Amino acid sequence: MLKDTIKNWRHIFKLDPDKKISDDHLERICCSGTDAIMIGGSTGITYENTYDLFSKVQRFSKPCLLEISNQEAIVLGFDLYMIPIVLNATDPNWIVGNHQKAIKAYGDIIPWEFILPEAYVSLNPDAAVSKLTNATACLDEEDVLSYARCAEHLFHMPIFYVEYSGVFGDMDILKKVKKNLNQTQLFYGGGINNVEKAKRAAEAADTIIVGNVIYEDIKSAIETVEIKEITSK
Ligand code: 1GP
Repeated sequence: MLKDTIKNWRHIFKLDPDKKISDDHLERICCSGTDAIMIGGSTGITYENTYDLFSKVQRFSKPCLLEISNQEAIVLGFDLYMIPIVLNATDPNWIVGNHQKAIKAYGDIIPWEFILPEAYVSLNPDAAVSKLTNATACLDEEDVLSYARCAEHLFHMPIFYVEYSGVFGDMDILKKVKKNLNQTQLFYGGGINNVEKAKRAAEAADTIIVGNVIYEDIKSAIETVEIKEITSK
């Protein structure tokens, strides 16, 4: 099962098809020891730029997953596909609307065995994903915890993804969420731009996602992989 495939993943690099990366930097990312490469982004995602990035990543033997945000940009051949369901979106298209439309169009040919839904909460109001989904991003600990409980107990989601994209989030909230999840795997992404922050996030979450720093400081990005030795609490 896919849930078993990801359960020991501690570190994922997230590459944005809309951003440029040199072949050298891409090789360093893919050979860094990270557990997987996620391809995804909120804006400027097309079939062409997704395909182009995927074909370069495919040269390395590293699990590669596509986080789908646009049904026009679904490329075949990924090891798995993650489907975000943005629990704190106020635009219902990001909770179930876009999903229903995509399934209406492709339902008969969707390879369900390669698909994992992820329950998202977007907590940085300035992040593109918050704007795109009209998310209620200013939430307190109890709000986030109750979304996490919805994810695990109501929806039986394999993943709860706390997304602070662009800023380093509140690790106390993350720790509280982690304590209360038993079956659902806790992903954290946002503002991890050095190994210290990676360690703090890895102590609080099951799996950390490292994105922007890849394009800003490749050396610091690679160093974040060191957290793989840390056991989550
Ligand atoms: C973005 O959670 C990821 O979707 C990673 O966030 O780009 O801030 O590292 P950063």
